[in-house]
Amino acid sequence: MEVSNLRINRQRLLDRIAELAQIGAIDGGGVCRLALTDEDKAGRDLVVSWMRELGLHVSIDQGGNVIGVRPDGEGRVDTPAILTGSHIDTVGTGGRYDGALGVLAGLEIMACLNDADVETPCPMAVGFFTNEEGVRFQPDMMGSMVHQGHLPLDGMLSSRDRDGVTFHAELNRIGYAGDVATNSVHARAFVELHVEQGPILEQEEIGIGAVEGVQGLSWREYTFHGVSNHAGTTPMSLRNDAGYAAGELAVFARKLALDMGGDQVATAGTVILTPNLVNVIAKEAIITIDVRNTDNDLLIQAENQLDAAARGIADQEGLTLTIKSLARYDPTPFDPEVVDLVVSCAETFGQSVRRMPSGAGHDAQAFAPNCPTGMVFVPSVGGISHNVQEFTEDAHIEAGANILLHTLLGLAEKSVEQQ
Ligand code: HGY
Ligand code: MN
Ligand code: MN
Repeated sequence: MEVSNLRINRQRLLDRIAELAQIGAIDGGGVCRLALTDEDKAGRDLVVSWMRELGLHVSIDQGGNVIGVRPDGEGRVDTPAILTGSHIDTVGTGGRYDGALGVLAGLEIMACLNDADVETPCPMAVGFFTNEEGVRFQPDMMGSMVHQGHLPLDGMLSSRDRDGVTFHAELNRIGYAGDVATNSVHARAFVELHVEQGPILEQEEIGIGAVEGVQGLSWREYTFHGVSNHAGTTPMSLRNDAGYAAGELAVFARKLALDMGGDQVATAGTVILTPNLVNVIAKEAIITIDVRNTDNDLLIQAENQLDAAARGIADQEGLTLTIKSLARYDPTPFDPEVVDLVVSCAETFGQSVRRMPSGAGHDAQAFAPNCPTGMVFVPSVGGISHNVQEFTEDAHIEAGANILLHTLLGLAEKSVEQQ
């Protein structure tokens, strides 16, 4: 078959999305597969079984990253590959498309190439990377950042969740502490298909996003230490109320983002009070603030203002304060030629397309400094994500997967011509 006429099998892809979504299914149609939990393991096992059914050469590395490589026309699997993929771990209130779509569309592309007996000039591969979400172990994009050499493997393995359990222990427990080095599969190029997770494509009635880059991200954890006391008998002037401090900082973060305007965003996603009792002044408050901006200088400004505000609140309330960075990534641009290729593939398919930034972090940003990298977005209904109501129309899924297919094939041709 003429490669340009290749199309993915829509129903097979939709069926796999539905089947994977059964693993860790929660009320409302969403999923909870926190990194390295039994649900993550079960999801991994299912996707690995599909990789093996397709005859892919499956490698599991020391960070639990899993990549299935389809041999090229010469039967080679160990030369640099055109790589796609994403993640199958989710946040606790996740949707069925965040991450899974990128992995399963990549798998569908391998199946489609097999069905048509297509011989590619270099290996094609699909992977899923450990702990993209960063909810249980921080930072996020951990597995892909280690795979691409931006984070140390030992730092990832020694990270601990809130219960003190180490990443390494959990990776061993679920049987995904692989034996190959984390940089074993080299990418000639990397392209990821992902739901937009925001409102832009839907609002503008556009079917495809050609992603130009990912905005900068900073997760900061502030721990206020005060004094537990009786909520009724302690005069206001004698309180050292850590719970109050966390609240003040959350309000400051919102005001800071509104005052800065532009692309600045901020939210307090977690607040943990101790002893967390209705009639006890909290002696400890741990609050995390997620701030992002497309401009790194402005993001640094936001971080500095947050820290200064936290110190001022602690001083005023007679608290001690510790500040910790949980994750920090600079804004990451994608390769303009890959972005152009996504645009032209979308146009070839008669899809409306626009160039845009990504508000969310993605595994692709780990690859961008090392090889030609890009992303394909499809619309999120209502702009909803990290929420069980996350939804993307079947037609958009099919279009996104076909555009990913032809972007990857285009990159394969190009990368071999340039050799
Ligand atoms: O937080 C993020 O942007 C990604 O979902 N890990
Ligand atoms: Mn994601
Ligand atoms: Mn996510």
